[in-house]
Amino acid sequence: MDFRVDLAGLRLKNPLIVASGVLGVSVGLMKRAEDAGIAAITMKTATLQARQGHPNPVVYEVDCGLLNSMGLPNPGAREMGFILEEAKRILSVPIIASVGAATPEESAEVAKYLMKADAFELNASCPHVKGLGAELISDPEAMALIVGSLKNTGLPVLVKLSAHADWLHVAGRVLDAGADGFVAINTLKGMAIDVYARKPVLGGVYGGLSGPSIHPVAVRVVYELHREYPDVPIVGVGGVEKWTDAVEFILAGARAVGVATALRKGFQVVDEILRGIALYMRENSFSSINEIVGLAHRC
Ligand code: RRO
Repeated sequence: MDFRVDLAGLRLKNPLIVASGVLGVSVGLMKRAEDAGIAAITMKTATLQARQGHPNPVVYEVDCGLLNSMGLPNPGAREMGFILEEAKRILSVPIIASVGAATPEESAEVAKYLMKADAFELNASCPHVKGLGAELISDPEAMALIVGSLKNTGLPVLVKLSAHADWLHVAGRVLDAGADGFVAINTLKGMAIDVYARKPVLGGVYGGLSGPSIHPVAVRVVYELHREYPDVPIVGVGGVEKWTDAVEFILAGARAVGVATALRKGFQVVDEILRGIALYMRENSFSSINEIVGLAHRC
């Protein structure tokens, strides 16, 4: 059975990758994900300057998933570059560096520190970080300029889309600017209120909702993206907890699938998902992942 997929020039041994945000600053955890069978790792988004992130609490579990208001904490691009170098020394799977920048100049500076990566992901879709999220992804021209500047590095550039913005328009514009693929979707903007304290729970007030509740939204975005751009590689991200979620994304048109929130239960989820996909393929007489990418569009 052929589990390999090509993601904008990255040769993945299987379609399952770690999405940005969950373990992208610890090489030890990245190694554990690789040992568990993951095919690539996306690092935590790096900004030019270090960021402390939002005040606590930054994570809150709700009945239907997880709200996070991390606020893009990261040690800055230079330090992330060192972490990346160490990851490249220890791991053999491709590493995708996630870039957070508001201008083409800033993205070029961030990218300069992260040139050891195998690809870039431009993250302009965080729903609760001021200046680097909703405002930016709603500005297709600004996005196109940033993509153009990342393309100058010669590395593949994936753009992480938000289901909030006019993402189909943004997708077309960044493709014109040279984007090599999409990651869809980021978390959805939400909030929780403490009924006794009578105030928002999260220190940052708003947070990004992840987990099973956002999966149908993500599948819809991947499906519509693939319908519009059938040849462009897509990574489906959003609420993947079991193998059927991953297969759904692939049938909708994703070539790879990102896991994030599900990893809170442990790395064995990677093996469970990969085994489930393999069994599904065997039972349905499919011999390669490529055979099933976008199959839901044919009926
Ligand atoms: O760090 C965060 O608060 C964060 C980011 Br950068 C993102 O892209 N999505 C998210 O849910 N949280």
